[in-house]
Amino acid sequence: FRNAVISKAEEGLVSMCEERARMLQDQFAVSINHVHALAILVATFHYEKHPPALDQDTFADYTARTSFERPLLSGVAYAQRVVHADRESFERQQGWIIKTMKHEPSPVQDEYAPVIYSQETVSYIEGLDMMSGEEDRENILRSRASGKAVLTRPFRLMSNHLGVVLTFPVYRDDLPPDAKVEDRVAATAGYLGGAFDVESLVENLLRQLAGNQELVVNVYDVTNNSNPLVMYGSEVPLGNPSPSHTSTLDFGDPYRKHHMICRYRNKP
Ligand code: WA2
Repeated sequence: FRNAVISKAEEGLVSMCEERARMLQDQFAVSINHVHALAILVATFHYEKHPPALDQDTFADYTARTSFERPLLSGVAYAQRVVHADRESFERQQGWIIKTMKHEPSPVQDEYAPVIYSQETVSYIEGLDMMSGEEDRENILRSRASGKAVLTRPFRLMSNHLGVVLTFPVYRDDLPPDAKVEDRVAATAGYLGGAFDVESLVENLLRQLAGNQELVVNVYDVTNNSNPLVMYGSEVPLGNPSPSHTSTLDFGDPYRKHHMICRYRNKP
């Protein structure tokens, strides 16, 4: 009888954890699909029209009106690739100088990725060189080499919330799917991306589900299996004896591995 009670509880844990993992994974997937479409929008209207048929006001308006398509993203933006030789003319044309993510004038670099279009919710990254932040920079380099969507490890976003950044490359010319890395890098025009505000938006998502009170949910980046990184939730003390269930998550970047661990909240 006791075993039957335990297994009923475990069954509940498994089904509640799977429900949450599938819901989170689905909301990631729809958000990423829509950012993919935004990258194509920038390629089409900024690069394939002469002169460009896109500006900050249009980008801000379109991204505000379609934000419901990206439920886990706090905002999206477009950072243009600027090589050092073009910096002066870029700054003159824009009427502002490229700044670092610490809001200082950017020192000389081989190249920069200043934000030229942003959703109003992340307007604070306008004009900032996204290559000046370690996580953003790694994402930019990995996305343009692969031609695919990439995610950072979890880190404190500029909003001060824990989250991850998503980046899609935008190329000047249409590239064949088997293009070489050098060709991809050479054809790179910029980077369309956004911030997954995991800390506040996942909290919101989980709050709406039945059983939220009794369940403790953690999400980890387990890309390096021996060093799991907390992506959502609070650190559970090591050696916690209460039963847990682990659900795997696929957020669409094959380089990164994630999973969700669920436990029942200890009764007082
Ligand atoms: N967006 C919003 N908040 C952030 C952030 C970011 N990156 N990085 C740290 N806090 C325009 O990959 C290109 C967005 C970066 C895209």
